[in-house]
Amino acid sequence: MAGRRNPIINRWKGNPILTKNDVPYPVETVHNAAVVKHDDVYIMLFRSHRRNGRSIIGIAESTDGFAFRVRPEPFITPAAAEPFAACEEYGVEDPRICKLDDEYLVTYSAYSRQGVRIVLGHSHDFREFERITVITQADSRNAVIFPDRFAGRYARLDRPHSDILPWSIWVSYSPDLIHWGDSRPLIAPCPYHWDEMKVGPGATPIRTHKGWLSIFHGVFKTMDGAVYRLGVALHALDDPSEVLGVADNWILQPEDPWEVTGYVHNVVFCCGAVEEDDGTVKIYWGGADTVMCVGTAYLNELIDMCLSNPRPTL
Ligand code: BMA
Repeated sequence: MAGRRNPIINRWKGNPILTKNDVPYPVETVHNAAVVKHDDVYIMLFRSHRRNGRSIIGIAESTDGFAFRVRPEPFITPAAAEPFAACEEYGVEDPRICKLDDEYLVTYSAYSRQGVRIVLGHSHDFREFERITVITQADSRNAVIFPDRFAGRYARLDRPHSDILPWSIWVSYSPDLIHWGDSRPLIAPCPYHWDEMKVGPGATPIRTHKGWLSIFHGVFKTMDGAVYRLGVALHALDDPSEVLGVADNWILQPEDPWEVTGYVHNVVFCCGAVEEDDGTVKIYWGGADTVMCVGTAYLNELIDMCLSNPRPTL
């Protein structure tokens, strides 16, 4: 296939890297995982469907970023105690991890009869986890917190939804991680384009010499259902609300059999990427909401795609 001769993302030959068969408790899927390096160990927080159709978040570890071992117990299951129990009764999904100072901030989608909202929690070593607060109203998903402060404030991207401005990427700021505001839309779906139905933040943004690189997902509606692909955007280093460029072309689309067919067909969905010392980035994605995959890209190539051939932002 033409796209495979010169791929932007070089798929790991051992994909898929994690499936339900690797999980020592009963689950039907392993997907949409956040990954971070903690003390030279790659930590993966992954989503799994239980057989009641609701999701939990498991944890796996690796020394090379490719071979992961799953811990015996899940890392986050729906809260039993209020105020979080009411927000999580339908499950917890799609985590993201942000290393800030000496702790790891974890955000995830919490589903309940309230709709979908974002919960923020933290951990120091991935042995313990503590919820902090719910940081959005419904309907919002896919919150990624920047691993830096901007004029003293924290910043996040997320993906609220309304009929008038559907499924778009917004920025918000906070003095304390708890109270968020100064929100505005940054990137909307682009008509008659691979991301014309939805866009949403993917991996925690990566600091580069040219700006914050953000890997996002875009959705295209076809007569055969929706197709989830990955794209890249670049935000100014001193203020993420300045979008320097959104690449016109996608960087990854469903092609491998486990991306094309599964729990939900034709999905590649990213919640995490790890920058390496050699100018590459390991990008992790869920295939067809069923398995976890990884591939490698050059940061410079991703940056260049944003700057040399951008598409409109809003
Ligand atoms: C989105 C979310 C993701 C999922 C994707 C494809 O709306 O639910 O978690 O990977 O759909 O099913």
